[in-house]
Amino acid sequence: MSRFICCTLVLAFGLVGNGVAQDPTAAGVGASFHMTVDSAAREVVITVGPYHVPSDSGMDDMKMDMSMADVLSPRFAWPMDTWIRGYQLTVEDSAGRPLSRRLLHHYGVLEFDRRELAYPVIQHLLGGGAETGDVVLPRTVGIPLATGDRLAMYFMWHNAAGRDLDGVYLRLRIFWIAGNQLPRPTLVQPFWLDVNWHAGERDDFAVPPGGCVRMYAFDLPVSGRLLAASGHLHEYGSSVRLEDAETGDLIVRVEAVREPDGTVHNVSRKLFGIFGEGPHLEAHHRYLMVVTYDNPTRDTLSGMMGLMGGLFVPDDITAWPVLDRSDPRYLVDLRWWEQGIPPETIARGRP
Ligand SMILES: [Cu+2]
Repeated sequence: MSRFICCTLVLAFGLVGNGVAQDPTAAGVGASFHMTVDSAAREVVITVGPYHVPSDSGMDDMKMDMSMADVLSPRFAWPMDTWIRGYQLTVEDSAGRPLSRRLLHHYGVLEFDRRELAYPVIQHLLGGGAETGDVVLPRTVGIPLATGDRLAMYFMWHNAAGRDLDGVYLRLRIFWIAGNQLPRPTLVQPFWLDVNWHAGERDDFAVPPGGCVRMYAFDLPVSGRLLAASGHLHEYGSSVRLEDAETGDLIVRVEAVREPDGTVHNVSRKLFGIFGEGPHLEAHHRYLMVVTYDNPTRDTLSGMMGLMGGLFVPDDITAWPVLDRSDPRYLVDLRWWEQGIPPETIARGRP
């Protein structure tokens, strides 16, 4: 459950992990939350800050653990019925000048009123990491959001500048599609899959010398097509693939782009067309996620992760299951985000 997205985070909508939720004031005295709707630009602009961002250098492990905690914004209500098609995040100083995006380890937005595709927990609507670019989808696809849907933004600092920074703001622009657009967009949903997901538990794992293959069997509550897929791997990660668990047929495979020292710069993306080119996944059918790691070193690598995320086009979006707010997995996940967990139980997620 401690889905520490270290290093090269991927993609796109949905693919970001959990850290530890903190009250935003814990990381920024007087930090405020502000949302505006820019109808001309078709943007919702969310600004949070100012934050004091301590330098990571010279921190001992305990301080580092605290520093690597997620900061959670207040929940806010989405202001309109719409479809969103992209987002852009900037880190700024108090005068609005851009700062390095690498001050952020990762960030994301939670959708408290919709469930994930594969898991009965709150949806990760969008997100990214230090190396992740902004995401803009074609106008032909959109993720539906309803007036009043409760969202929250979270983020994790990573200040390698060598000095504390003050007056830091985050500005997240979410782009929407005009309600009268014709043709209407194809409705898509973000998704993520974690090869070691167990509600309420850490999701990192160890990779012994020589590498390993980890598998995770799952099924989906609705049928639909893959529109986009990518992955998240730590150092010496090799690939993430989906297979039909009954036939063994390959569905999609993405690969790490690595340095000789094992550092993963990014993971390849697969983009399928929206008119039926993507692989079709059947509801209640057994699929297998397979994550492969190499490890040419003599050491066991700890804190490794294997995720796939992307976009899914449900055959019938109205069949998307509602959040079962009595499901113990939902409750554990929600508690995670609302209360956090004690720092001593956190996996050290730094590469
Ligand atoms: Cu990670």
